[in-house]
Amino acid sequence: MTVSQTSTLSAFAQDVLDGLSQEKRRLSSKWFYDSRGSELFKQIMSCPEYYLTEAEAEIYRHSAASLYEATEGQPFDLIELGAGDGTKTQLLIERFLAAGAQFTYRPIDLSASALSDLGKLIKLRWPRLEFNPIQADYFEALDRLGSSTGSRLRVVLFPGANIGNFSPTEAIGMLRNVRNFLRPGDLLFTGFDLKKDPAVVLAAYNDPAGYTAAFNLNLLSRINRELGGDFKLDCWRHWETYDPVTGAARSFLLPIEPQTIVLSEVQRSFQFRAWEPIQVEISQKYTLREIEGIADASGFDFLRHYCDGRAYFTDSLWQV
Ligand code: AVI
Repeated sequence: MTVSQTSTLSAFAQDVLDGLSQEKRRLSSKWFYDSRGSELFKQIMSCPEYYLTEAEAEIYRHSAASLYEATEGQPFDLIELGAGDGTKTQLLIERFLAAGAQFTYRPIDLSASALSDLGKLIKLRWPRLEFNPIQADYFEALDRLGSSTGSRLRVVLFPGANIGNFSPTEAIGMLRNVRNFLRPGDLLFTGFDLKKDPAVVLAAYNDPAGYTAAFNLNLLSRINRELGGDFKLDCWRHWETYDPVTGAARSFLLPIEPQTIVLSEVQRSFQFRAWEPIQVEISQKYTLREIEGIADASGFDFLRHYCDGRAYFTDSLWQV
């Protein structure tokens, strides 16, 4: 393939080619979420070992009143970055409405079907709640919001430890970008997974039912399907590591024997030694102090942490 041909490649193809060409091979976890990947992620979230979902739901239940207090009773836009099925957010919405809050719900997601399902659900449960979704990636959506919401207070939710899928440096860059779309007084409520017993972290990303392994391997199936790849899934193994010093949990896929992988749609091939890893995800864990440092480095004032009872997870409230 010539260089000029590569300019017509899809973002997925380009990212896969770039990632597999590096000496330390990597694929971005942002490509996990095709329809099969989204199904598998739901299964992961229902695994008892994947403590993150229930920990954050517990936090949403007990922090709603205090979060509403932080708005000082002003009308606001509740903007959710990466809404998914909005299950946890409904815990906040029901409590905000019971407290008499006046707000518009503005979920942002790349998936039109996720937003439409969410819209139906919201309409059924709260027909009078103003639901105003944005189908776009985070920054395009924030850009659009910048010119559309007048002077109302903004309360931005960034749930689910999604920030953990960025490295700490990338996370600061991402949060600085969010900060640039906000105005003085606006609030940001972000989920962070906390450093803890390494055995607990490893179990969350290595569930005995094998959903996490299937979730990661599904990325190879996606490459096979969309780029004409010939990955043989039973020749690859899921491997999870956790470094308690840096707090990085990393997921790798490794071939059990040497492989030559052909991607026929893009006319490229890649050779792998036996057990040569491809990093497919980082899930970064933090201490409370480190999170306060990130708030500061990205231009926010840290207000407070809301932790679950086991101190496994925090949603951290910051203000511009
Ligand atoms: C979406 N994200 C926060 C999940 C995580 O914990 O990093 C994705 C995930 N990967 C494996 N299990 C869950």
